[in-house]
Formats: sequence, C-alpha cells, structure tokens
Amino acid sequence: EQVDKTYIMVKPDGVQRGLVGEIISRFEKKGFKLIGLKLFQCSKELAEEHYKDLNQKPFFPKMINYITSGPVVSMAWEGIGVVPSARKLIGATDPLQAEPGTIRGDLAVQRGRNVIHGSDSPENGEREIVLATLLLTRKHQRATSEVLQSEQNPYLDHKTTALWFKEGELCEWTPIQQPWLIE
Ligand code: DAT
Ligand code: MG
Repeated sequence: EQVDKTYIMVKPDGVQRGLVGEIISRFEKKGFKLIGLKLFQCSKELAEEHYKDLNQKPFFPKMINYITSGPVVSMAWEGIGVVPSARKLIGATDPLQAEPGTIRGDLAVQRGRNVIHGSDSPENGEREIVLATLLLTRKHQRATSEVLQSEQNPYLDHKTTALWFKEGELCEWTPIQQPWLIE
C-alpha cells in the first residue's frame, strides 16, 4: 500500500489558544508517524504561495493576515491513507458544519479561525512539505537524494525548492509500535 505524507499546520489561533498538544495528540493516537515538527513564524510570501489557489477569493487578504499573525506549528505526518484520514480527523472547513469528534467540530466556531490546516491531496502534501521532492520525483524518477541536495542540482528552480520544510528537517525513523499498527 502507498505511504503518503500530509502537511498539517496548527494555525495562529490554535497556538494562541493552547491547543497544540491536544491537536498533536489526536494524530499520534490515531497511529500516524510524525516526520517533521517546528514552531514557525510564516512570511506573507510563504502564506501567499501556500494558498495561491485561493488568491482570487474575497477573503484572501484577511486569511493571509490571520495566518501570518503569529507562530504556527508545522508538521509532516506519514502513513497509509494519511491525507484523506487527516482531513476526516480535521473536519469540514466551516467549524459549525464540522462533526463533533473532529478537531474543528470540537475546538472551533468560525471558518476564519478554524485552528488547523491539512493537505487536500497526496500531491499537495508533497508540495506543501518539500516542493523539491515533488519536482524531482515527477520529472526525474531515478535522480538520487545526492542530486537533490547538491548545489548544482540542474532540475530545480532554487526560488521554489521548499515550502514549509527544508531538506534535513524531516526524519526517517521506525516507531516501535509499527508492527502493532500495520499487519
Ligand atoms: P480547508 O482548510 O478545509 O482545506 P480551503 O482549502 O477551501 O479549506 O480554504 C482554506 C482556508 O481558507 C480555510 O481553512 C478557511 C479559509 N476559507 C475558506 N473559505 C472561506 C470563506 N468562504 N470565508 C472565509 N474564509 C474561508
Ligand atoms: Mg485546503
């Protein structure tokens, strides 16, 4: 089965409200693998790139202000089916529509303060975590990680090598509980 990555972010309201531990805990208990984690103040440029599909929406400027208004917690989680499963744990975009038991359903009331982001597809998971990996795997399947890390990497536009994580910020590891989660 295909192992995917998703980019999960506790937004500034979640950090301010002290919900970081609660949110991380839900993904840990589910059984996904944490492979990247940092507290991070996001620039306007990064927020605009992350949400570029929505840049024509009327709420876009307000949303960029909100996302850059304080630190966020950036996380990369890995697992089989992690992208749609994380979206289910998170719940609907509008917290008033989100089911009880979901993060937004339990912890938020407004779309403009919905405490958490989760990637909507495996492709966007890759894009949001390390864009370079996506460009490389798609165009140059056999390129090695040495090439990826090399300064002379001919395949990359260095202006857009990473979104939320840089090379070296993700960990490859095997949780001891793995055989008890996956048969
Ligand atoms: P999601 O975060 O559930 O993937 P999205 O990608 O459609 O939702 O939108 C990104 C964020 O933009 C969302 O978390 C909250 C904000 N947003 C979306 N639609 C909105 C609206 N109609 N009014 C205000 N904010 C909105
Ligand atoms: Mg989205």
